[in-house]
Amino acid sequence: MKFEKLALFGGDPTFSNPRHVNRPSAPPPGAFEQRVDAILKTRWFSNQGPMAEKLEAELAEFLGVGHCVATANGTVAMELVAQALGLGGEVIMPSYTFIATAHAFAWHGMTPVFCDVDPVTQNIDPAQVEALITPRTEALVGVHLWGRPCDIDGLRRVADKHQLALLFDAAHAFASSYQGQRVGGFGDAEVFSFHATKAFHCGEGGAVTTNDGELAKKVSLLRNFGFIGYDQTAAIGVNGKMSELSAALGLSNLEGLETSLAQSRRVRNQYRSILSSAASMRLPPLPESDNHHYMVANIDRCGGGLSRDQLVEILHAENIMARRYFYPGCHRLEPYASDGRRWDLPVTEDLGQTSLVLPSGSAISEQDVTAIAELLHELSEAGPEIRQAYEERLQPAAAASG
Ligand code: T4K
Repeated sequence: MKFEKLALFGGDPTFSNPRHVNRPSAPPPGAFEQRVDAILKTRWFSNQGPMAEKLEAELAEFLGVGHCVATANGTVAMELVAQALGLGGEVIMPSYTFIATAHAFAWHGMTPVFCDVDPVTQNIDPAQVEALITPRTEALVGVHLWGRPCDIDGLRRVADKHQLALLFDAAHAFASSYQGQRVGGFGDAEVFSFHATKAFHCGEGGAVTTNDGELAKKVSLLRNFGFIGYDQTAAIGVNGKMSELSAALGLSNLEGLETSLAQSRRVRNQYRSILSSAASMRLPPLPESDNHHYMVANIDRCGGGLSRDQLVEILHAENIMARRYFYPGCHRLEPYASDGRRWDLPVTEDLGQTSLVLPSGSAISEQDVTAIAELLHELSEAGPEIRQAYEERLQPAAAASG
């Protein structure tokens, strides 16, 4: 490859402005504006208005689950479930996830206990969960990472055997299926994030979904300060409500969902067809039944011996804003990193060092994906001269700093 053409070495960048990971989808033209007009007419902006009610009903139907309680975001949804179930003590979860999974339970006063993940699925390994159970364990949390449902049956067996609550962080997995059934109704409850970057979004938002009517009622109560009337409370609650504007965006995005899922599928298939022959990339095998929203590759050493982090620097200079989610793993982030516990999580360590999340989803064009994938393919085949150029580039700065 002619590495001089790379922006990091003085060439023109591939794109004149950034191509982000999971740039949000936009609803069909006019759909959101119409709902905003309705909100302005009624002047009903929050506190479980008609938009939030409708969104909950539509989501419950789409997911095939008894109850959907919409919230302000996915993190507060997890906190609400922990509070509603009266959980305490320890909660076992993967370390290889977004920090919110751990923080939500720690915020609630629980101790996250980190389990390693399966090297193929990158999801929590039920076989390793049992060794982490102590008399203080009260819950297991599976994360459907990158939209791929985790081993729900395996986790259910462990949870049942030890009488633990079973929860799923389904933040990535809207519209993904497990054994022919959409995620949302598994375990005691599942939690979604409807953040702007998700497969389905409300700008900011989230939901608790469950088939347990009593749990849904409790979560709704706690989401609104614990109010049971204008001037009576039944419990310590928080403000976890979804605003009408967020719900309106969600309803509008649902109208365009089939189209955006189809585009995400085309995008990921295109990446995979170009990158499957790239010498130094591992592409995790993915089931057709996930939502195709994330495109992840694992890089040990790229062409010419570049590390994943050096590759990220090269890509960012090209305005390809690839991310190293979820480096370095929750167990290496504060406050968990210095709480005195030691973890043996070899797969998590490896994935944290090698994962590369590429711009994907429904808001990127196939033309852009081809350009990104072809550049990555070239980089993965590059010879040692690229590494040399990378190192020489650093020398003047190193000399100047003494
Ligand atoms: N569990 C899991 C497994 C999760 O991944 C998350 C959230 C949660 C729980 C918690 O759910 P929430 O409480 O957030 O609902 C982002 C998101 O903020 C976060 O929601 C998400 N996971 C996480 C994976 O990614 P950052 O700090 O990496 O975001 P940021 O600002 O760097 O944006 C990500 C990319 O999206 C960038 O490339 C820029 C682009 N972007 C972002 C926004 C907000 C856009 O193009 N447009 C936008 O409007 O956390």
